[in-house]
Amino acid sequence: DTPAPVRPGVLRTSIRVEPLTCTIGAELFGVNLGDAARDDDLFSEIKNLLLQYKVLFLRNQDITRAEHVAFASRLGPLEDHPVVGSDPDHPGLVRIYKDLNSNPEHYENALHCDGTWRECPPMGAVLRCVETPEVGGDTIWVNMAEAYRRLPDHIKTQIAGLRARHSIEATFGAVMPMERRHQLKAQFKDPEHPVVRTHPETDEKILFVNAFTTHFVNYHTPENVRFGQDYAPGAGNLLAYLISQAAVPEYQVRWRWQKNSVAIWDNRSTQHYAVQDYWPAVRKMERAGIVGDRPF
Ligand code: AKG
Repeated sequence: DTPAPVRPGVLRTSIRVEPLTCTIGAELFGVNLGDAARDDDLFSEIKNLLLQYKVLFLRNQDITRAEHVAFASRLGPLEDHPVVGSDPDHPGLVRIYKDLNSNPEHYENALHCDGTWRECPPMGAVLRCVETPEVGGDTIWVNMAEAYRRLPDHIKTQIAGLRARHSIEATFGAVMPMERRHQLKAQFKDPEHPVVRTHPETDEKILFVNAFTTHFVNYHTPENVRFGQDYAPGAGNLLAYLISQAAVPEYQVRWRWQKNSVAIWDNRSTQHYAVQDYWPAVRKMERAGIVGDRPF
């Protein structure tokens, strides 16, 4: 029930930490991420807090794009996002800019874990707000270790060892031009992942299905084994039930952006949802995503 402990050997600094809920998320005070990019002790402390709280929030980060990228790359190599290209002057930095011309039905509004339609989804990301709408445009994060922990025991038993396929087509990809969608599917081949993954740094068990998950690949029931059927009765309901766990408010934190607010999240143990309730206003975000491991 207790969050992962802060690892020993890390120097205490001037960071003040205020948890935002009992489950997920903390706001950090007294930190500049430009300094943290250069200071090993400060960086280690932030990394440990990230493992503990899963998403960290900071305000008033009037940092340059170079500092944003420098801080994020302390967490690991930055990825070139395969769908949204990087800023040419700052490889690894993606602009997520929305305005009157962005079709509100074509993006956001899905609880997801980034990039599970790839073999190695990102480890995490650092997102900075450049311009926020007057109202709306919050982002929600969900603690998927807590979602796993609170599953009934019989469900935990049922899903142990289960694997599922993930596809970009299941959500955001569905509104892409057909040719582009097929290109991405051919490149990334709709990988399968464990339904319960283990966090490589904290050993926590994490419920690892989301809006990109299409179906189980090894769900067998006595019925479909006995009658040699491919489909397994009840599989769709079980998957829908597991996916719906991310919508439980007790597992969530909701963040109100201001210009220069930053969120740092662990993509292995969380999902997120950018709330599309501000169109046609402008919302500008910049994100650096960090390369991740193959889930196990
Ligand atoms: C992402 O970066 O994966 C998002 O879903 C965007 C989050 C946001 O703009 O708040």
